[in-house]
Amino acid sequence: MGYRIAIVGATGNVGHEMLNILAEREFPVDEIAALASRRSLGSEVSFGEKTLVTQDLDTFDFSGWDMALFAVGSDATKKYAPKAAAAGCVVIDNSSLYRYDPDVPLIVPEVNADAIEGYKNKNIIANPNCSTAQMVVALKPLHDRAKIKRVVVSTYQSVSGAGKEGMDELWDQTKSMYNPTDDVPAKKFQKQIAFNVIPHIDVFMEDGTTKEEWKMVAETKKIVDPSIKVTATCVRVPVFVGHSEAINIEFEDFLDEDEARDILREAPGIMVIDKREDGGYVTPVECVGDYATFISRIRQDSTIENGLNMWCVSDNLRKGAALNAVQIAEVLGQRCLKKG
Ligand code: 11C
Repeated sequence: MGYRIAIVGATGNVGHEMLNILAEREFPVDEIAALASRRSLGSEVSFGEKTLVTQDLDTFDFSGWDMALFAVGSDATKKYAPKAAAAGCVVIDNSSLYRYDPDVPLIVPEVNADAIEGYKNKNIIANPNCSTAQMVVALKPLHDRAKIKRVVVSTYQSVSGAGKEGMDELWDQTKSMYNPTDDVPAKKFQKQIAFNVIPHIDVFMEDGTTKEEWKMVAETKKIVDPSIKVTATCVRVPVFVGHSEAINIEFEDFLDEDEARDILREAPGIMVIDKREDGGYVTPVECVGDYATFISRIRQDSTIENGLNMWCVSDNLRKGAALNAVQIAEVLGQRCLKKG
């Protein structure tokens, strides 16, 4: 016996990946509904071997459905998630709307699966931002061993984090560079993204940080430990899929680089590829379609007493969004909504 599950925003990048991953992992599904806005109504999406015709989110009745995986923006989430939750359907939300609500658990199953019980407060569980998800999977096992004091992270984030429009802009702008009559001005991004990098993701905050940077701070505290200090610089790079992060960690206790490598090798969700030779590390194009968060370049930071550096790469549409949501659905099913 399986679940009745709805995918809200089934035609977007993340919605597609949710359907792919549910099928790949053979999530026990009795019935699945692909929901979309009226604009993309009637369009078809794949679910394993099957083709689903999208249904109208606006008129969909969530009663009797077990879970809804939301992959739409905060405005649509605000309108439809309370409706689904009130109908008894547990919402797993990929937007930032509920992440900082103390009554809503923010879950990365490898890190804080036990917090899932908190879903009962509002029938809602939040999925973190992609750049946070991959980082906390790597931080948690190291924190358990040597207690992290401070993290300094610089991100190199792919354009798919900005949705299909972001991917189209990089593609069209790159082509236009070879044909100067075809000007493709910056629209989704603030400046030219082809052959460039942009140190700006999401809106500016009053203190000069960006919202993306703020999210990494707030979410790491909520998921791993409020005592961890995080400072982030988030940068958009001309890569289609796969976020990369250069992470510097300061610990309370000394942690040797070899021991850190061994800990990470054993940690759930992590794959260590760390050969100190040409190409002995992972780059974003190599992580696309994978479930793992890849860690490379693990090395001591000799400028501080207890410091390590590492390089962290993951598929932002998978671990950063759809995979994490499906993992939450799996934990929810196994622990809270048992069937059969
Ligand atoms: C980006 N991390 O790469 C963002 C996308 O809060 O879920 C995801 C935004 C979020 O642009």
